[in-house]
Amino acid sequence: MEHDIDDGVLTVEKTRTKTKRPPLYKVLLLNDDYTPMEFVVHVLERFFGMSHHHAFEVMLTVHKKGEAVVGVFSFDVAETKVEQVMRLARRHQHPLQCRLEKEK
Ligand code: TYC
Repeated sequence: MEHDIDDGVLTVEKTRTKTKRPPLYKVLLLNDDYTPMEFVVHVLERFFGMSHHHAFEVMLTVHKKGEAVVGVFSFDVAETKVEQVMRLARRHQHPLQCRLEKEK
């Protein structure tokens, strides 16, 4: 509340504090013809905390559909995940691609 006294007239204003939630970012995994399936499963277990079973299912979805959202995070976390995936893939010379996309 803000109180203002002008010429003996009291004005009381409500200050609306609109709290916007921070934007979220999807981490997408893309299919390619060369990265071994087991490597993708390993990446999903290691960086996205998936069980072996779930990681296998998600890997198959990417393999069949071309891409899939593998997690939704704040910008910093999403960016780190993408970096971790891309860095490990490059180190093993796999063409695996991981992207970040802002949620609408
Ligand atoms: N298509 C790859 C293969 O047949 C497997 C694969 C799955 C690659 C998911 C990338 O994000 C990916 N070896």
